[in-house]
This record gives sequence, C-alpha cells and structure tokens, in this order.
Amino acid sequence: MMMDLRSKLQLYLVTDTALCSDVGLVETVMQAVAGGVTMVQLRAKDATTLERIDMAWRLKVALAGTGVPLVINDDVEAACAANVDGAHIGQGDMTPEQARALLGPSKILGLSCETPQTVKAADTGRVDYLGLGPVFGTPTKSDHKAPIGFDGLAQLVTLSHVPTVAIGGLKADHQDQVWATGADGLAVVSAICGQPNPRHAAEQFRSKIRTSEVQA
Ligand code: TZP
Ligand code: MG
Repeated sequence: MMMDLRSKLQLYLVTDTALCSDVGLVETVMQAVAGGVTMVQLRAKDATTLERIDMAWRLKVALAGTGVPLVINDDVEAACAANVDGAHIGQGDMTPEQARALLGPSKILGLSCETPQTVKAADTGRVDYLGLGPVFGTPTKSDHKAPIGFDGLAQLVTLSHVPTVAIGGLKADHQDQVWATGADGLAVVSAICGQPNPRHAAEQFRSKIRTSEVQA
C-alpha cells in the first residue's frame, strides 16, 4: 500500500445512517474531514449493496483530493463496484482470503477483532489493520461483544502484527488512554455523527491528537 496507513487511522470516522440523517451523510463526512478526520468507513447496516454503492460513490466524489481513504463496512462487492479505497470486515463476514481475492492487492482491508484468540488468528498476510473493541459498551452497535476496556485493548494491541484502531464508546477525552495502549488511532461513530456540528466535534479530537504525529 502506498499510503502511510498508521497516520490515516488516527481519527477514523465510521458512519451511522440514522445518526447522520439530520445533517446528511456527505455533509457530515465532509464537515468531519474539515475538522481533521483522517479516514472514513461507510457503515450502512440496513442498506442494500446498490444503496451502498450509491452512497459510496457520492462520498468518493466529495472526498476526491482530500487524501482521506474511504472503505466500506461488511460489503466487499460494494467496495469493488464503487472502486473505493478498501473494505472492513468482521469475524462473521467473508474471510480475509475471500475479501483480498475480490479487492486485489492494493486496496485496504480491515478486520474487527474482539478477543486475543481472534487477534492471534488474524490473517495478517491479507489484512492491513485491525479494529479492536469495543473498548466501552455503546448503544451505537446493539450486538457488540463484551467491552474490553483499556487494559484489554492494550493486550490486543500488543498481540497484533499490523496497525490497530480502537473502537467503542470513545470520546475526545479518551485519547491519552488510547495512545498509552500503543493503538494507532480511534474509530468513532456517535462522537461525530449526529453531533449538531460534526466539524467542531472532529476538531475536539484533533486538538488533543498526538502532537508528534499531527499532519500538516
Ligand atoms: N464496532 C464495535 S463498537 C461499534 C462498532 C461499529 C460502534 C461504536 O460507536 P460509538 O458511537 O463510537 O460508540
Ligand atoms: Mg460485520
């Protein structure tokens, strides 16, 4: 992969269709990018593949030239059809082997892991980064696994052979604790989506981001 993935993972926005409906999906994402978001995942759990392709296409057009990668959650076919930067899969989705075969070698592939066993078993020859969590319980994902806390997160980060991003109930004030685990970034939904001013919400994170890695 050409890009420096670790720096892209720093502030990773995951969308939620319902939470974004007031401000609008593309508007929420673009405001968040203006506020400092470094990577975007289109997560639209109730949408069809065709609807995801349409949303992804509109996001891709809006994000062109920003350098902010766009990946699609749980739908590798949509990621291929919209020719976005990659896909993110969970333990219950197609395997990394299948996803990588569809995506080809140059796209980003992320995998969610919730336990030491799944991190150790992760196919890091095919997966570029791991999403680790949930750190806290969160109403945003109704079927999430047991929260792992910062100690659990630190354990999973240590076991990972690829870059990592933490997820689950994370707010701007949690950043120091996330950086202390060695994770490369924070993935957030409700801390930005559904906020009245997504740009301001993202800026709250950027103002506290690791100063050594702030990008120009
Ligand atoms: N995976 C684990 S927790 C979660 C996902 C998609 C939702 C995180 O949402 P929030 O609002 O940032 O707690
Ligand atoms: Mg999934």
